[in-house]
Amino acid sequence: MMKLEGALYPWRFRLMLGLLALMVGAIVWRIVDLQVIDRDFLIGQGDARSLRHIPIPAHRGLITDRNGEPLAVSTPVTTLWANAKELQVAKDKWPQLAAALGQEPKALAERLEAQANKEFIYLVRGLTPEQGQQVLDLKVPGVYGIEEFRRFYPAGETTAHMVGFTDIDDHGREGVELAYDEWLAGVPGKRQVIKDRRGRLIKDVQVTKNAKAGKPLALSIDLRLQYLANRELRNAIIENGAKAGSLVIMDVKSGEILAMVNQPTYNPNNRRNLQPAMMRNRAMIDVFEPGSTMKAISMSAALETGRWKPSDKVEVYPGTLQLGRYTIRDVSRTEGPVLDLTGILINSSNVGMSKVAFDIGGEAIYRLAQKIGLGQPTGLNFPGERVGNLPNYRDWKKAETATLSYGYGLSVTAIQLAHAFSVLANNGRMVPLSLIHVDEAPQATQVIPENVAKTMQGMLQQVIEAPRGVFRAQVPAYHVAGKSGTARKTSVGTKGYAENSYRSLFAGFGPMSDPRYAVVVVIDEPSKAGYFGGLVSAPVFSKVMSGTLRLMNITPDNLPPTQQANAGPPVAAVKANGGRG
Ligand code: 59J
Repeated sequence: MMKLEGALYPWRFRLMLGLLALMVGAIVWRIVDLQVIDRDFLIGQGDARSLRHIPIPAHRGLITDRNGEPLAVSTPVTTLWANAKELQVAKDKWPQLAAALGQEPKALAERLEAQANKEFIYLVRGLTPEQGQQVLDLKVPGVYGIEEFRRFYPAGETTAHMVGFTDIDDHGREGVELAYDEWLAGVPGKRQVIKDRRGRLIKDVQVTKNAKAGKPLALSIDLRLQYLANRELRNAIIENGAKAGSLVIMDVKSGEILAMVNQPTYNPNNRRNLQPAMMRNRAMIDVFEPGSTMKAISMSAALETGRWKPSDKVEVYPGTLQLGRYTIRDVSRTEGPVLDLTGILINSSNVGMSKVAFDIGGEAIYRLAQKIGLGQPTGLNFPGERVGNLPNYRDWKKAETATLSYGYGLSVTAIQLAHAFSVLANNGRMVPLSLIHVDEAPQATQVIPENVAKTMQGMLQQVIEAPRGVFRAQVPAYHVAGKSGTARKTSVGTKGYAENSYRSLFAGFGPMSDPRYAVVVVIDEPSKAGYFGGLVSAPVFSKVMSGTLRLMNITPDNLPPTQQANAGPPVAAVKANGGRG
């Protein structure tokens, strides 16, 4: 028995000892391996698991008006977020946190319970840095802050449609903010930090990539004119019980849009009760039939053919013209059986215009309308911008030739109409439109012969200054020109035109000594005193043109001789001389 055990014991003992020695050796080797040989590699791996890149927001470029007035400004804000997992151990601090955040304690607690296993939830975004610091100072575990930027729009509703806005992540959503997003946005940087297992920030390591700030952008608009335009348009909309409206002011020599406003509008700094109707930049995204404002273009086409001059006469009696089943009508009967071309514009005779159109043919009108930008892309690429529609003359039958010549059957935007009138004002030279401030006026193209444009300027001045003209468009101390229009709106749902909804238009420019500014006024569905363009929109043109000429320090060109001699300040010098709206 003993012998047997004794014989086995040394063998087993030595085997076990050997195995143990081997295992210890393996462990020692492993320790040496980890602590000495692979040390650097393992530290690197460990850090990689806790080193994080977090973005550094880029400062978004400042948007200003043409004179450097700020229109969109990025201000630093603090966004507070929480690691909800971590926050669970600090339930006792929740009421304190809720109070500091200005949130309902019960609501916050419910949210934190519901999202208890989330490592990232927003607590509140866009606090002022001071407000944010106050909360962070409570040192609630799991509550962190990030620095962000938020857009503020100092001019509020006055520039809302033009400037647009960014979303909560500071990406352009509307207007110039969207159209020039890449330019404005810049490139976010990167910061390396070490976080522990629970995502707590342990240490700022280094900035691996600096944020590249966005570039500033100076718009073509003049904030003073923008305020003026917005005020006058808003007043007119209220006075006339109208649904909506647009107003555009252009510099005819540089192609710059100096003001573009719409009603209704909204406050981009508080978008809580935003309705879609308020957000429309109607001047660019709504199309309409230009009605009688089109007569300025059709009549220019007639002059351009060389077949017509302003004093040529056309029979308009009895104020209607039968074309098969179709009747063309003049709304207001004129003094006599015949009108010259200027008289056709002054009295806005659809019959007279149609007869001239039949003589020159659709193609002449079409070509000029196209060259002058009606129903054509503007090149502005404004978000949502519409092109409108100018049907091809080959498809115009006689009735279409007539109605197109006095503004129906085509559709345009207010900005296109302003551009077209700016060409007449700029002696037939067309300059590309710009929403951005330009230092040097770009190359102009002569699209209407200079003499034709100048003749048209004189005729459109008569439209305002003649005894039966649109006197409400007159501007004290200056000579101005323009054309009113009153267009029945096409009724939705049914075919044809509504009986009782109108669009009141006015397009004009001045001063006539050296035309510099073009203004277009569109008022949608006036519902009170009247609806004629000459009654509703012409006074708005007058006030806005008057304010523009004064703000821009343009020398008056229509002062009575005595005042001119005294060179005193401009005083109301034009007598309202009767006439219709
Ligand atoms: C009008 C139209 C509609 C479309 C007519 C305005 C046409 C026409 C079919 C009746 C009011 C109204 C294609 S009016 O703009 O002639 O601005 O101061 O809407 O003629 O054929 O109860 N403008 N307006 N016409 N349609 N189709 C005049 C004129 C114009 C004025 C006033 C009086 C119309 C002087 C308009 C203005 O010049």
